[in-house]
Amino acid sequence: MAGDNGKSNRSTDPAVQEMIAKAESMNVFTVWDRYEAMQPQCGFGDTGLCCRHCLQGPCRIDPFGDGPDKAICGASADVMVARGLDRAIAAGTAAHSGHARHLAHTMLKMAEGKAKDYSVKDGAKLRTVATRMNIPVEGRSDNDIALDLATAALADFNEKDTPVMWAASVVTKDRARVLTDLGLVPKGIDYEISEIMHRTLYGVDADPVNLLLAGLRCGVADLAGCYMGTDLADILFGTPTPVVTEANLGTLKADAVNIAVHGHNPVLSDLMVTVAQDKKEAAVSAGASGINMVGICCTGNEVMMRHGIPSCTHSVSQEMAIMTGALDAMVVDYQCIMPALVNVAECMGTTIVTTMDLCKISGATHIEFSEEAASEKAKEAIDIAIQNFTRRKGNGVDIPDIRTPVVAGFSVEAIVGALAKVDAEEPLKPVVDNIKAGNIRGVCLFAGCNNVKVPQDRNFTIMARKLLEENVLLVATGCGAGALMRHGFMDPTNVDDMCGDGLKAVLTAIGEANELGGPLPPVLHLGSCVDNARAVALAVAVADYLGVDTDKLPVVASAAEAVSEKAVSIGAYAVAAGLPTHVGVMLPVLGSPLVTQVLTDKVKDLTGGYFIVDLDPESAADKLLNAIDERRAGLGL
Ligand code: NFS
Ligand code: SF4
Repeated sequence: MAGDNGKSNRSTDPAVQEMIAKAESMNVFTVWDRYEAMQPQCGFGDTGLCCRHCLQGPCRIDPFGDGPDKAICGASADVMVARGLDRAIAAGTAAHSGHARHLAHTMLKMAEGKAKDYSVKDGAKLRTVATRMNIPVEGRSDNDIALDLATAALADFNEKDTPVMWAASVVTKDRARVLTDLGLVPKGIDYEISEIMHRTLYGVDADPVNLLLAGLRCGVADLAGCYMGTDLADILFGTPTPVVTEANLGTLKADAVNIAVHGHNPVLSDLMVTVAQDKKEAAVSAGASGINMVGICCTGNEVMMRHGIPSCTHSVSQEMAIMTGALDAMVVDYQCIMPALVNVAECMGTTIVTTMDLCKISGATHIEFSEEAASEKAKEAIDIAIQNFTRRKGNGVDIPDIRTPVVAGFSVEAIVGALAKVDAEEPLKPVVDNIKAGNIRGVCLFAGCNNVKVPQDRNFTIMARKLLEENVLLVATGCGAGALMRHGFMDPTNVDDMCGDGLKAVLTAIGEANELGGPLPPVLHLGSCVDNARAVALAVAVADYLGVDTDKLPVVASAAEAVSEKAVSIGAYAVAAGLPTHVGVMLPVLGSPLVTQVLTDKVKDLTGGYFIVDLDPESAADKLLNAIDERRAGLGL
């Protein structure tokens, strides 16, 4: 570290390190430089002790008791921190459910014949989900059912007499009762978001525990948004099954038109993948070997799972894809798209194409996407990339020669399918038996982003390594999945090296029963961030099979390098579902010992779940193992 200003500590990904060095040599500022320039960051904000919710503010409370201990309006540190946390949960919920609403509108337009580029790709899932929502399916066409399902989805956003269906019908019966008793069942997704905005306004809710309960209820609304997002995407684009593909910057090709899809919603990216196949000839006539589509962040996960599209990079290193000089266009929709991309793109000759009215970036090229003219718009974006290629053709590019093999695409349906090859009658039995026998000690979900405050991927990889050795079955989503795939955790040939004997035997037995010629990969890729719903679905299936509630399972979660407010709302629903949930970066709550205590301890008495905040990956892994063992003991294992 000495001598290089700690810069080797920016990422543990060798491909990213190469590009960081290149950026430095070209004097291109990246997220790590901006982070350094931002130091020292404000201690009030860090601990959640600042408020700008009214025009008398800003107010700040000194956590050490040296300054004022009350805000101008009289809000205490506890109130300020709880209000801030609630707003983060509401923002995360708005983003996930905004994504789901977009899919519901797409499905509605499709069913009304207004979006000809979309169709029902998984009729069986359509029927399963519709049945769960009490929509009749017998003797009805896909289209009719889809119309009703999209309508039911949109109805879940508003306040109504019945609870949000995508929340109430997706948890165990016992959990539904717990949530009802605690007043945590959302009335409408948008209703809960809007209610948080109301209660956190100047001069409204000043009871920190009441605020936190509302935050948890909004978290349950976030589960509904995520679950709906996954359901509708599977119906419209297909439910993922295992695919073999690759990850990291080495998936870019110097001689091809390289297009990255970045953002979240498969409404855009799935179509880009289809249309790119039709545009191959145009790329070849421009002198390219073809079109090379790659993914970044969650939409990358979506197209990887469904089409085997390689993942280029994730989260904090998104600028590095552009630093290669090989990216012709980056086509984005919304969420987790750093505004700085435009500046790096300008230096490197990449075109950033924005596509959604709610996510424009000054300096980017905007093509307003619409479901009605989807393939036309996708073609426009691809043409921009081809033109760009014509300009860059022959120029030097720096593509790190680093790629890792990845087996992705483990939807719950795919996992159950693979297990059915071991036990057709009771597919969950092999897993549950192995949990009981101790070959699988427990299950951990890795989720969330990469945070510039953590050397990229460090927490994920250290924790995953440790848990695998201890025979914990790992599943991963979002950029957590991205981190693990870039370090070989989704390559089945690493099972021998990474997994404890019990887990190794289980992954091998399932692999062999499925004639995969080897084991399942060490970490199962469940998908994007909305696909944390798949983790909930899996936990609920196991809980139902065992006849217990989800808070009794040896199942834990970790957002080891979280960034987005979306990670906060996901954490809220993981806790509401009863899971011990680790966060590997500081949450802005330490300014309130009360809020901290409720989140990390007291809430356990209500939902069974709780937060573990630990910045050290080694001790965080130990804490998760302890939580798993505690649950095992509770089950008498
Ligand atoms: Ni999740 Fe996905 Fe990635 Fe974090 Fe952003 S892309 S929705 S929020 S950064 S994991
Ligand atoms: Fe300060 Fe209260 Fe206004 Fe927030 S709402 S800025 S704490 S006076």
